Formats: sequence, C-alpha cells, structure tokens
Amino acid sequence: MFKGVLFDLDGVITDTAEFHYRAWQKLGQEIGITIDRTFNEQLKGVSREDSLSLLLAYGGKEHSFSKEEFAELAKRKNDYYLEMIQTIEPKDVFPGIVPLLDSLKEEKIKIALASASKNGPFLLEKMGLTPYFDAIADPAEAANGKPAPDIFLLAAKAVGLKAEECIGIEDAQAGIQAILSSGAQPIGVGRAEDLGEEIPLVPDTTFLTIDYLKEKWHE
Ligand code: B16
Ligand code: MG
Repeated sequence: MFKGVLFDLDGVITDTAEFHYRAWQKLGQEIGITIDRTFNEQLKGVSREDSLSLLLAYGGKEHSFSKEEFAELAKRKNDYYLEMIQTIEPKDVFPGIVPLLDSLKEEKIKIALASASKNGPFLLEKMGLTPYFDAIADPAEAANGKPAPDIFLLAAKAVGLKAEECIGIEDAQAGIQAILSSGAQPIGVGRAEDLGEEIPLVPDTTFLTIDYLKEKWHE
C-alpha cells in the first residue's frame, strides 16, 4: 500500500490553474502576445520565471526585455494572479478533495503538497486546508522545476518517505513527467489528449476516492 499522497495544488485542489491562465493572458495582451488554452497546457505546473520565458519565446520576444524588465513582467503577472485569488475560500476546494483528505487522515497516510507555486501556503490557508498537510515542499528549495522530479522528491522526504512509497496527483504534463521521474506513482486529473494514455486518469476530482487510489496502486 502507498504510504503518502503528494498533491499538486493548482488544478488539483482548486481551480487556480484558470487564474494563472487569465493572468498570463492579460500580461501577454499588454506586451503583444496572444495565447490560447492549447499553449497554456505548456505553462501548467511550470514555475513563474520558466512560464514567462516560454511565453516570450512563443511570441518571438525572448530577446526583447532586459533582466530588470523580465523581473518586472514576472511580478506584474503575479500581482494580477494575487488580485484574483484574494477571494478564494473553503467552498472553492474542488469536490471530492476534502473527503479524500479525511480518508487519508483516517488511514494515517501522509499528505504533502508538491506545488510549484510560491503562493501554495497562502492558498491552503485561504481554503482552510493547512491542518491536513503533514508537509509543504518549498519550491524555492527545488533546484529544478517540474518536469524535473525535485519538488516531488522534496515532498516525499518531508514526510519521511521515499517517492516510491507515494502516489502523486497532477493536472499538468510537466507535473506528470516530474512524478514519473521521481519514482512515485502518478494519477492524472484531466484528458488523455493533454496528459497521455499511459497513466491512470480521472476526468475530475470527484473520482479521487481512497478506493480509487488503492485500486490504481501499482495495478
Ligand atoms: P507561482 P502547481 C504551478 O502550480 C502552476 O500550475 C503554474 O501555472 C505556476 O506558474 C506555478 O505554479 C508557479 O506559481 O507564480 O504562484 O509561484 O500546478 O505546481 O500547483
Ligand atoms: Mg497543477
């Protein structure tokens, strides 16, 4: 049996993936880069700075900004995002997540956050979920962002486990890759077109019951 579950946040615990998209879209508009949801799939799970690099490359503007301007753009995107997440509250937690967290607690399975977001702790607080988490891996300590395994390795270690003993839950291509590289077992939330056919997938979080996780554990 798995001994821990490593949760992505944006797009798994709540709908902040949508806010990240809108914030990048707004910033893009201001600098003449139009993005759509297909391109946005590449940004999911990717750090703020790496996302900005991808956005600029997509718009052919990778050489248009100085280091200082790059930092200002990253900050501006985060300011837009912060504005959008101020009103997040417990009822914004995706359906099925709280019952899953309750079941994991009952069975003494460790719970850790493996989000690339520096806003993760703030969001858990807003949603009233902090007490469920045995550990929150700090993305600032991850040498490499997703798709590198670092954040999942840090999250497993923070709860005293090996990644191989854990399930990782993700909604992003980069995140699934990171889970696979870490040695944990992935479960994807989303579509096969985006996340691939090879791993267990649920269309939404209502399917994430502890029984489903048990059924998929090294099936
Ligand atoms: P921040 P996750 C990721 O969170 C998001 O999917 C990604 O869109 C975002 O750029 C990244 O966090 C960094 O977030 O700018 O708030 O530090 O999906 O890994 O929970
Ligand atoms: Mg995500």
